[in-house]
Amino acid sequence: MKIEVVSLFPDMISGALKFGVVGRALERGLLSVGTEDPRAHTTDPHRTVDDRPYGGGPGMVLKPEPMLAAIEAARGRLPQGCPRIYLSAQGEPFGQRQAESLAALPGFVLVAGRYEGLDERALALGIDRELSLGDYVLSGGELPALVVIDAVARLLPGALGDERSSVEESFSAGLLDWPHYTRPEVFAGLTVPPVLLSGNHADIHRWRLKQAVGRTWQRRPDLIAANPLAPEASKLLNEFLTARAVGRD
Ligand code: 4FM
Repeated sequence: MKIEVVSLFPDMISGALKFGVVGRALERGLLSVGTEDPRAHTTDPHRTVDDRPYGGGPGMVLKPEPMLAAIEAARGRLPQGCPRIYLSAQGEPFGQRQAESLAALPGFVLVAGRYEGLDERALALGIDRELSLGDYVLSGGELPALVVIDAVARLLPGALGDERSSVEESFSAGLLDWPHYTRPEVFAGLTVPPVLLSGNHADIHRWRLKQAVGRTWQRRPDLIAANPLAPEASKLLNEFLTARAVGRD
């Protein structure tokens, strides 16, 4: 997988990718990430990348020429047909489904804007898809680009080692995570749920799935509405809610 990032702050991208799962995926050659700075594609002595908006008002707009030239340079390093993706609050919501579809591609270009945004003609001519990380306004697209890279990199075969098996991932897909515990067995007077110390792996699996379903129902009912529970999961939810009502668990 090869990802190219078009950014006025390329050091922000390279600096953040050295650590953890993504850093290891880069070292192992499962992934490579290149950057392209639009400022390298300016032709004037001041290396101008922005200008005042037509129609007036505050803020600056990214000039189309250097942005398009940078996007073209970045795309030239990828296989034919790789999509050019702009990160903005106007985009399609980015979720695990989008991460999975990107992880299946040979590569893509991420375009990080700054200031008030890209000139609409650069969008029309140089962008295939627009993705949003969420309903908040950031000062640039670099952090969203890094989030997309992280979410995609950990899906690449070999990136996670055995930290989390795909089997485990699929049985909890669409659910929030279950609670985790490590030593010591009693911390600040708080104990570990006994089932986790029982050594009974079938019981542990059931308890974890029950916790995941219960927490999802309590905290993110929208996720369950979007993806109704299978009969087994529904039974676990009933057990979770009953235990809660009786004051157990
Ligand atoms: C994007 C600022 C483009 C300037 C941004 C430009 C965002 C989001 C976001 C800020 N991106 N989800 N929310 N970007 O706020 O994806 Cl030119």
